[in-house]
Amino acid sequence: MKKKSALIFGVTGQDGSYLAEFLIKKGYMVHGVKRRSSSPNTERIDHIFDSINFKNKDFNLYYGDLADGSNIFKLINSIKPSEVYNLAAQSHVKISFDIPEYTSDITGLGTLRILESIRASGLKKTKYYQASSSEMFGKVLKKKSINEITPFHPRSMYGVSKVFAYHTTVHYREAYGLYASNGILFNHESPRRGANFVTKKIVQGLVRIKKGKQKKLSLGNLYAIRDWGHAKDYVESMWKILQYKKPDDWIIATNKEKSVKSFINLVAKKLKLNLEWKGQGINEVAIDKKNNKIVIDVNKKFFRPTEVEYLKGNYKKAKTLLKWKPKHNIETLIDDMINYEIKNS
Ligand code: NAP
Ligand code: G4F
Repeated sequence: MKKKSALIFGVTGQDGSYLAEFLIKKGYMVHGVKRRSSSPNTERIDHIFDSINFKNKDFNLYYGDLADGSNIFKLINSIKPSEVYNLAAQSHVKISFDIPEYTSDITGLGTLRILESIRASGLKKTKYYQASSSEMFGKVLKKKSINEITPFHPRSMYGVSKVFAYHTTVHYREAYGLYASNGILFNHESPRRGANFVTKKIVQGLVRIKKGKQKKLSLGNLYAIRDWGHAKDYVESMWKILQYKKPDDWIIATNKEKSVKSFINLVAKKLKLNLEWKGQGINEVAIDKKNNKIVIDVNKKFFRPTEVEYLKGNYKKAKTLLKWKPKHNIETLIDDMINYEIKNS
């Protein structure tokens, strides 16, 4: 029987790298798309693909960019993959306030370019996964679990672009009969998380402070609440979503909430850093009780013009129909991230 094949846009990212590993283990031929960069951007996949020696027979890498429609069409039309995973995006919410047009082009229109390429290639059997985001819910009026029918109210051009991509995916399903599904994933982290996302910044910063390599960590809103899962669990849900008997839209989350501040306190406790919090608002600081020095402060440059204050997801539909549930919890996620930083930072 012919091997199944998957094409991953965003393979060099956190999720793309875990998904590539997962699909190779499942016996897929995996095709990944990386964008051109002036310095190496394949750190997260170098262990599965040696781009000099073309080491892995189950994995191919191509240049591509979500801004380039003809390149996307050529890749899809020649590979004719069984499954396409669109994980590529300008994925940083705060940065989308600085580069709103670029974010809309890649995170929003990039999705249309892929779906239109699948349609125009006549690939009726190709299944499409869209990396939708809990950021689409944005301004949540009541602090309760979000599900698949909660209305969207995005608070950034990243969120707005993801809403465009979500609806484009639904539209191609309804108008052209494509198998196109949205995984609406809540925040998920790992040792491979980008350095400027809050969990990585906290774990890396506190480990470095503990090692004496960094004096202070500056953060923004300490009171935002997120539902944090482990990226390894979440890539499994992406695959399960595409194995379901029909295309649909799915919330993937842990249904547990934590503030940024409580995440910090958990990390500090595991590192045996004895923190004392003082002050309020922009003047709030955490002091290391061992030496009375400020190790965390608040800097307004990390605040967003509009914030998403509260996100918690109800994944009951995925649990019931896909038989998916998270294996990790916040403790094992933090342990995994800390162990990596202790060795590598
Ligand atoms: P990530 O680590 O930032 O990875 C994003 C990927 O997109 C990288 O491979 C990046 O390439 C690539 N990319 C960026 N701009 C591109 C362009 N113009 N053309 C082609 N590729 C481009 O993000 P992630 O955390 O793995 O998230 C994966 C997807 O899920 C994203 O779409 C994100 O928006 C979405 N999502 C993430 C979360 C989460 O909590 N992690 C939650 C919900 C949804 P480089 O490596 O070269 O930068
Ligand atoms: O880690 P964050 O930057 O993640 P955010 O904004 O929730 O977005 C992530 O999750 C989304 C899913 O909901 C994805 F779609 C998106 O691609 C990305 O992966 O910030 C989390 C919270 C925010 O409320 C932010 O204001 O932490 C707060 N925060 C406080 N200090 C900070 C900082 N965030 C960052 N990045 N840096 C800080 O210093």
